[in-house]
Amino acid sequence: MAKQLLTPAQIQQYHEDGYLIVRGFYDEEEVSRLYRIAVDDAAISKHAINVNDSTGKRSKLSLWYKPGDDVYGLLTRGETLVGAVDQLLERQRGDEGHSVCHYHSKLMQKEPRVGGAWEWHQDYGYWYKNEFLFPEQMMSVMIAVTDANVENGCLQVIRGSHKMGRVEHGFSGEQVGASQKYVDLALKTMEHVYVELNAGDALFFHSNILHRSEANVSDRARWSLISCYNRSANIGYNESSSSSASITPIDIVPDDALLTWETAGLAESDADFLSKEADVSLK
Ligand SMILES: O=C(O)CCC(=O)C(=O)O
Repeated sequence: MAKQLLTPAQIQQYHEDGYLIVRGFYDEEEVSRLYRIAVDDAAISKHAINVNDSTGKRSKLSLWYKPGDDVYGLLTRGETLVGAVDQLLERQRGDEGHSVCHYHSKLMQKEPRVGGAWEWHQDYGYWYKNEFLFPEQMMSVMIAVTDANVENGCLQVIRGSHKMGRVEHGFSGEQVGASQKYVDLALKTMEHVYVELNAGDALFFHSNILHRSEANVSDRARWSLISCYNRSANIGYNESSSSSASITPIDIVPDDALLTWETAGLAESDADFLSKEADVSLK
């Protein structure tokens, strides 16, 4: 079925809540192609980084900057997905036409029983350190590669917390977390939501929404692809990546490229991976 751009009601909901779920953004054929390629992807395994949570469970992710003609790149660069992001990101005065860039993508691999938790944080709590100045011009899209539910550690958000602006972040074990004081205050008046997704659903979320996830205590994997976007005018003055992907408008592909183009996993030399030695607090 053809994908649709967002309706005015969906755009309004995103701005009010700081997130928006679009059910069935990818159909079964698309998501199973993604999953099949991802589980056998040698480059993804080779570049997987483990980040321990506070109980010692491992949160595993692979992160890269340049979206190519691999299966993830074709999804990330898809016309309707990029169009929807374009509808949601704020524009600076004089910024006209298509200026959506790919900051980075991550394949989050929460394995059964061992997949760890992520502390409460805002993505802009990290990205602020990279000296991007405009949080309204940055966001993420999580695509559920497998079903995500309470048992296998789905994402949780504090609805509306993006309106607080950035809160202080500091180290919490190996991860960077938001100040617990501000999280507790936010939870006094704002709703704590467990975002349960079916494979193929898309979650659009604001760079300042407070979010976390718990460990995977189930016997089912929870995998998701998170692609993060930026506008070309929003320069990361302290950006660590060697690529300039975050300020290079995306080379958009038709939605059907994901199924009709010859594609595979990530190409080692092209993707510009975050290295295992790098500071994951810059994710
Ligand atoms: O995938 C998860 O459980 C959490 C991911 C997350 O919080 C992030 O990438 O910012």
